[in-house]
Amino acid sequence: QLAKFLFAILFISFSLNSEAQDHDLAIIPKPFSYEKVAASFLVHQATAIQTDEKSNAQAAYYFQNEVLKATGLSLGIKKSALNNVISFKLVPLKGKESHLYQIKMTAQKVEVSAATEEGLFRAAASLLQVLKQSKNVNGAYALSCWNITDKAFFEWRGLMLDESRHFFGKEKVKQILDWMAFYKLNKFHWHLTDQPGWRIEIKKYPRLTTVGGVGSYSNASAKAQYYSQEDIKEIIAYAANRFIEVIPEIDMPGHATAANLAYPQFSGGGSPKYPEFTFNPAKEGTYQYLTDILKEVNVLFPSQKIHIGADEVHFGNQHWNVDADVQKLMKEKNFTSLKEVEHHFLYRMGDSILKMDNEILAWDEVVDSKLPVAQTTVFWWRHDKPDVLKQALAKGFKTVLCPRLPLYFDFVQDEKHQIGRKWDGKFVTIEQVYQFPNQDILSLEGAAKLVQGIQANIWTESISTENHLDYMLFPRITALAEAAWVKPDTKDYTLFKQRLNVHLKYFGESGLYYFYPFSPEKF
Ligand code: TNX
Repeated sequence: QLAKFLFAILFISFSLNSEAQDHDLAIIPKPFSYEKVAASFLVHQATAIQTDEKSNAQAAYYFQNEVLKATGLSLGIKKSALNNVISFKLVPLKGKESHLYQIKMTAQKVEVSAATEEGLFRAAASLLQVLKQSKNVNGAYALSCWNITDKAFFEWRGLMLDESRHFFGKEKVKQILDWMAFYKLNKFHWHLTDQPGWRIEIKKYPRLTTVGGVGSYSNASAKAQYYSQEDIKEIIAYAANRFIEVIPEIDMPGHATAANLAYPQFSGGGSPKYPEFTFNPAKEGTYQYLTDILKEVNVLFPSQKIHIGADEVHFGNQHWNVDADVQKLMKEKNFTSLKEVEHHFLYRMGDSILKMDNEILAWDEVVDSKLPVAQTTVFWWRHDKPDVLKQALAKGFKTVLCPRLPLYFDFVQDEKHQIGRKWDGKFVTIEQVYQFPNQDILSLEGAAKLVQGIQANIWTESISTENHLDYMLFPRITALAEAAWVKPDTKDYTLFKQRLNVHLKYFGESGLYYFYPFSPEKF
């Protein structure tokens, strides 16, 4: 029986090796360097995954699980194996990047090596893609062999999801995290609070979710939707298993309507168009209240980073109409402008974050605030204000690039698309995402040292269903991943499109409702 089986394997491997496999390596994002080896490695039910004594086998477990999903094969994990083995090994490698890895493939063995667990994990994602591109002959998968050495260009490869405007829930978030892992994205920025809904349970202030969680952007009376602290822990663990860090955003002092409806005593008012938009910066109790909220957030999220929004405060009476309180504060502190009140607010909350040993993250409005440069990361989002980016870099702020154009994924991908945003007729094509950031940005003074990476933001005022979310995210997520991972001067859009063409079928197989870009006029 065994002899028969081995013979069959031999036969398959012979027949496949004799076939020319001239397609290029279709890994997205493209590895740093790779070369084809003239052989195939067969994955079948007797293939073993081997792990290192020193390793916690996280990459091996991920690979095992994904192989089952992709092929139906349930491979064993062993400490030692001789032939037909995929081994994950921790070894000292040159280079200090945690995502660095190597894959060496021969007909007998696949050797994955990295200096860190993360490196092994990134390698597993690459190998999984090679497996998905293999040929299935009678239940055995013939992987074409490659030698790969890989590392990321940007350390921050992010995706932000706004679940305040519309709530998508745990299963959708996990699915997104799966795709992020598949494409080596590593930061999930979770926008959990805003005008329509507060989506994170805070034990000390339960009304934030029971009252603040009611409604969405398109349906003010939708029943309360939010994540319990247990849900949040589950998502964080799911992400951590995929080497994705989850960063919470609690937006303040603006975008606070949902919270203010729950606890009006801390509201700073608003305007008819944006009711109860800000927290009250002139009340001492506000700082205690928000600090208590952030204390729970800090304990929940291991990232040691809290994003405090700080966007679109829209100062002035129109929004900030707690005139008596604010005037009193201004007199007390000798402030002459409302901008100073805003900065006072940010400084106080930044101080709370630093006391918890967290880093401060915020949108680019904070460039001229007094937040400490060494502990603050600025998210540049206003593409029409390049000076703000220059200012952030000149001051020495760490910076994440996520300009509306071309990194807001609530903008449509194609001019024919009707639902979604455009900006003066402009929108966000796959190619524009792919080509970001351009040389002008990369060569700005300070950029090499301070730009942490790039991030796409999916705001969801105009996105209310899972299908629509898919449609905005896919396939642009692939262009984002490649722009984040690959050294900019080695990107090649024409070759990327060929690899993307291979990946589009994965979206279909997974039941995603994605944008299919390959009609002649699209590319
Ligand atoms: C501005 S981007 C916002 C969001 C909106 C987005 C799209 C940013 C920091 N603030 O609150 O969702 O535009 O409409």
